[in-house]
Amino acid sequence: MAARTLKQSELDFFHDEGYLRLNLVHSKSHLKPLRESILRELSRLKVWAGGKPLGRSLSDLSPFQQISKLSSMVKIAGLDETLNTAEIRGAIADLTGRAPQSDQGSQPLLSLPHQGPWSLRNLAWHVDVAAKPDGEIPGIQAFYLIDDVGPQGGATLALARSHRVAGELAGRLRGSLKMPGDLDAALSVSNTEIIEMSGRAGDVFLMDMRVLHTPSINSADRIRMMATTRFSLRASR
Ligand SMILES: O=C(O)CCC(=O)C(=O)O
Repeated sequence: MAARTLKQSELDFFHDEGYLRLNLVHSKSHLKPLRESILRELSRLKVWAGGKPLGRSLSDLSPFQQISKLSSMVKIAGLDETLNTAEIRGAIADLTGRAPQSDQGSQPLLSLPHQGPWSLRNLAWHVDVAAKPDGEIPGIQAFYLIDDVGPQGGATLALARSHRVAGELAGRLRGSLKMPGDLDAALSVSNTEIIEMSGRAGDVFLMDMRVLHTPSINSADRIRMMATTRFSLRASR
């Protein structure tokens, strides 16, 4: 797909909200070999075949242990080359004015269907790098949808605008995310909002790495097939 320059409204949205969704960056046919390769790997590893789980080894783990185990077990040839394209790197350069660098390549984010009832309780909100809200963007993380991911289908959740929350309020917000009894109030006070990175195969979310995010429960009946790349940023000459 031809690279395009981001519009000013997209740049403004990203800087205000801490993320930007790019629709259908990759075509379904471009992603098909990845989907087939994931299904072949899950079958080879005796995790999933013919639309059913095989054995209990992964079903006994918690949803998030399952995601990290699958991410380390499943090897997908061509994952990084297929997803981390010039268009993605161009968009990141537009957003930051710096040159993106991805030293660790791309990792799969997979979860099996029917992990349990969807809930905002006991999630694992975190940031992957420590950085100040008023400093430079420390990096950008791309989240790619390799297959369609419906609502409550295990997509990553991000807390829009959390890259701007500082000081005592940031501490209180993290506390409320752990014990979400008063979550609505905490989101309102901090002017943040939970967004679900669900959508269609080919959609890509670019996220400021200061934004809080978490894996979520896959309550749907299809495998969640996503992947991620973390980009550091170099000053462009
Ligand atoms: O599995 C997910 O959706 C979350 C991934 C995540 O938190 C991360 O890559 O930092």
